[in-house]
Amino acid sequence: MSSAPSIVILTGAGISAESGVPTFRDANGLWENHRIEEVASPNGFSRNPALVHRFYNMRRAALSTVHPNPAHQAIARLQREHPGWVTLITQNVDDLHERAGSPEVIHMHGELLKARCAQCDEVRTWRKDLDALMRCDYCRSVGKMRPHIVWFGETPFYMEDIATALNRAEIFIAIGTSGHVYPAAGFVEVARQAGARTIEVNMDVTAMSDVFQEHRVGKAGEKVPALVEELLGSTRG
Ligand code: BJW
Repeated sequence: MSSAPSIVILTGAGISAESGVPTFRDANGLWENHRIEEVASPNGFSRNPALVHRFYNMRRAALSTVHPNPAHQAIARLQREHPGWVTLITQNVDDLHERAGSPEVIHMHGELLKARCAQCDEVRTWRKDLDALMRCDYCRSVGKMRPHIVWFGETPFYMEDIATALNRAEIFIAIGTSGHVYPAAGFVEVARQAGARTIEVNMDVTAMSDVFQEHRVGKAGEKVPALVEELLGSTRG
């Protein structure tokens, strides 16, 4: 077995900011004057499905205009070259980690490029627009197709795999996340209790900064490649 440390990385909207994907709270948590909770909640979807579809259709279409940046690429390199476990958990619903070459990505808040039928739960890859009148190809229900996204009040995906990774973490790194949204905001505390060294990479102070032992303050596109170089250097000896 490798003696290299088990690393868990949690990424948030800040890692994709330099690629041109807007973050949530930097825009005051608003989209076209709607609160994020309005367009990212089951209640919001039942109240106004057309509005919610428009929000996610716009973001899905925008994916084709953005590209991974050096932070995504450095993480993919760490996953390929580090001799121990590297678990990558992202709150982001974009596919920039995959496009940077990350072999495994845990999308705890879902994926823009997938749709799900709320009637039969079938999940499919989805690149086109969604609308409120669409029929599910599997169960034939009409009007039940929704983005494969975890909205407020819904249970994030892969929580058991995440708990396993956090409990064996020796290094926990959070990149570009504000620490406002749970359960992700609490992962640093779980990792600390498991004995992990904890590192925060962010341009700003966050709601969870006090819990981290180390801080790399600055843009992810600069700080993450340097951190990866350091981690790979220390395991090479
Ligand atoms: C840079 C940078 C650069 C910029 N370089 N850095 C009261 C108390 C506690 C909890 C709750 C509560 N009331 C309700 C809850 C629970 C709720 C919650 O947390 N609400 C809070 C608002 C209080 N959570 C939930 O409902 C979750 N489900 C849940 O808890 O289920 C129960 C359960 C838990 C565990 C097991 C079993 C059951 C679901 C949460 C779903 C979140 N959904 C969203 C939208 C959907 C996805 C989408 O449409 O994209 O996910 S909300 C939005 O916030 C999105 C993000 O993934 C998430 C996190 O945001 P993130 O990534 O941190 O982005 P920002 O914008 O906040 O921050 C960007 C950061 O980057 C900033 O710090 C910048 O400084 C930095 N930055 N440029 C480095 N270049």
